Amino acid sequence: MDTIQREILEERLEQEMEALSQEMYGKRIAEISDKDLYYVILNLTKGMMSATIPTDGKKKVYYISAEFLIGKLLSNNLINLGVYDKVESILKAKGRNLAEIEEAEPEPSLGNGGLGRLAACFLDSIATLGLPGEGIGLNYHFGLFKQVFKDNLQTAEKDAWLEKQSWLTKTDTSFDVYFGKKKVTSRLYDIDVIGYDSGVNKLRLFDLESVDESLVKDGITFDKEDVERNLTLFLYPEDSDEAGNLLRIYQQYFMVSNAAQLILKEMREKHYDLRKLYEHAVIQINDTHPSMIIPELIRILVEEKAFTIDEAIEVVSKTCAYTNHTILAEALEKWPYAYLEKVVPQLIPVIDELDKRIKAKYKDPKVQIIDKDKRVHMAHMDIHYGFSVNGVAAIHTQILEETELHHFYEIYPEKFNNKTNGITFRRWLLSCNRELTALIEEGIGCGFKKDADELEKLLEFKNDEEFLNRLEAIKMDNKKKLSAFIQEKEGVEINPDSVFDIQAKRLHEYKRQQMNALYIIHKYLEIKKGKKPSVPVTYIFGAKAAPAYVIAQDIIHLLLVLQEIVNKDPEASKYMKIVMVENYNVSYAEKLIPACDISEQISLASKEASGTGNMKFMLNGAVTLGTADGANVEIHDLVGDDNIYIFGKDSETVIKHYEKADYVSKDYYKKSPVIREAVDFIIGEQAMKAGHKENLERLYKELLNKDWFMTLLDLEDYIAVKDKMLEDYKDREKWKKMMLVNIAKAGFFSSDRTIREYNRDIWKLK
Ligand code: NTF
Repeated sequence: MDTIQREILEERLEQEMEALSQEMYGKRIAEISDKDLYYVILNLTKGMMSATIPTDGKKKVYYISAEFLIGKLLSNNLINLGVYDKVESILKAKGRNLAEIEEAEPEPSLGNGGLGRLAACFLDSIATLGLPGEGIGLNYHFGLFKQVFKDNLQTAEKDAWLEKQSWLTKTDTSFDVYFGKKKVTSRLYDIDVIGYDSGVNKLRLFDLESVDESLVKDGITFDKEDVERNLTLFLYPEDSDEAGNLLRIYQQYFMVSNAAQLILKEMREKHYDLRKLYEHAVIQINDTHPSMIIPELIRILVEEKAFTIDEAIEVVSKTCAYTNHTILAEALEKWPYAYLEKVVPQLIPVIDELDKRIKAKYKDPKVQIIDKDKRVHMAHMDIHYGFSVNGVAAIHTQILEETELHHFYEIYPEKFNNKTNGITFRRWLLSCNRELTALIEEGIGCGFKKDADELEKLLEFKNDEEFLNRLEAIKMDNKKKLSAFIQEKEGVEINPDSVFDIQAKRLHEYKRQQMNALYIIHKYLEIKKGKKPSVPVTYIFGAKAAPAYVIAQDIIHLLLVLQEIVNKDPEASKYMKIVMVENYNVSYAEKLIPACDISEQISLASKEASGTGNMKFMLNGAVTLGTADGANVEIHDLVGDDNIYIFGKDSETVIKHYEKADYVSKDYYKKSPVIREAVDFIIGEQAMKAGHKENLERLYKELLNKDWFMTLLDLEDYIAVKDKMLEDYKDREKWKKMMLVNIAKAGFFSSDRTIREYNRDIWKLK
């Protein structure tokens, strides 16, 4: 559809909508349910999204990722098409409310956390910048899992999100995928990705028609060995046993085999010379889950296209680029050779060859692909046989170069580069915070929507009382809306006049939700001793814990126990409330973020590669309380000391502790009565009454005897800085200015900037 056609359609939007409603339901828009109306607008919108970004003769990026945490699509697509306001007003005239209709859309369950959400933001920016590119991944039927709290514990249920009518379009494309001699046949589904005021790219999701949803019994358990029926049921199936590990390899190979076939099919259709594959395609390997694309492409080029192994390796190495998202050793995939032999025997000769070449060239055991224990290091393969390695924030890339991947950096300094993460402002401002967007537009015009750096112009209003008051009023309004939502969803009453302190992200010990919990205990105990806080605080958490991650479950348990104890305490609950929201996801984030005052970014320095939540909160006028970790460091540089609260030991100190293995949490416990009291509360009478002995004792012991992520190291500093921050909150003039500066300086974190950098340095698309 060209622009003129679109204009005509916009004018006829109302008639079209009514006609569609008649056609689908034989009723007028005013008479159908929210759900049916959602389907009407879904179909209408899909029809409008066809201005494909041309690729002929151009190079294209294939962003392969195990996760695409795209969130609901209706409002974003309407915004990017430029018709949101129009649709909203048409509906309003008919007594319908677009926001309520949006609630009828199920959230796609195709991701887990930051890595998947980043991929979704990137697709938005790639399309917005008019670059040819597509995402390639899997169509998980039940996603990660749906979190349900029972008895103060997390339980997992399948997250069924697929509906007959959806943004997915079933295509004719299907490929044979071989696991050794076992063959399965895939099916491709596409989701259109429309850029803001731009064209359309595609997210391509592969599925397997033989998958059987009825395999899932009792929560999220299923027969892990029945690959033909289980392959695309879940993202990150539980991997504490061999069958779980094998299943993950099956999934990864299924993803990359389909990706390789899709890419090569396109090359063939366009009559491109495969020997120049890298002139037409660039493959971005998002973390190590898609790493097998390298040996798979080499295998196909040699077996089917008569390349010599040298030629194939050269072409593929010039086509593939790798992004690292973590320095946590346990998250860097190392597959046992024997498992790969079982699942993908056809890749073994290639992997052997790749490994042999490295062994011949380098003696250093740290850079080998296959180690002495016969484990295959996927990241090592990516680094040796890809042309680019990037980290996701300045400090993260620096740590990769100087420490974690130093041996590789010495071999290939030219391959290393940094690409600080970003977020799409279309979703994380324009869509989730329409009032703030309108205020900004009134102040500085709408240029910031395409050029995020223009947000800096907001600094002109730093001393404009009226503007600052309106900013504050919008925050208040968002807090009221969130309070109503939480009342309805969680059954917890919270006070919009309290400070909203929010920590929302996956649950992991390195992110240190447990440190926040210890702060809360400390405050609670202070109140019980008669020290009343001068400003009430609502502590809000959102987090899922991987089902096999025991301590993470225990931390959730502690938070729920604290929620019960504190919220039920008539004395304390006047000053503090705790809400652990159930099933935190993108849609929930869109409600939490605009209402946040204090953004908790308290990971152990060096461990959070970047973080992207930190950027979203800042953009919506929250002030960061954080460690010098990941992108917090860059936020700090941008807003300056006066507009952020940084605490805790820096990454150098932390890395030294690890090197010397000299951190002993018990020493901190013994030294500090404040720490002791808070930690002991976990196994005290009150907690034991509300919670479970086993979970609480295990967590207590972990903190005291292990504490791998050094909670106690930073706890006292955290308490001091957070207390100071809450004092400052009362100085409204100061706080409003901090809000403004944070918004004004957020432009750097637009994923449009990140994608421009990927393109400039790695992809080089026209
Ligand atoms: C995550 N990594 C990091 O933990 C975040 O800091 C970062 O913001 C996102 O990636 C996006 O870059 C992972 O999820 C993984 F899988 F690598 F551990």
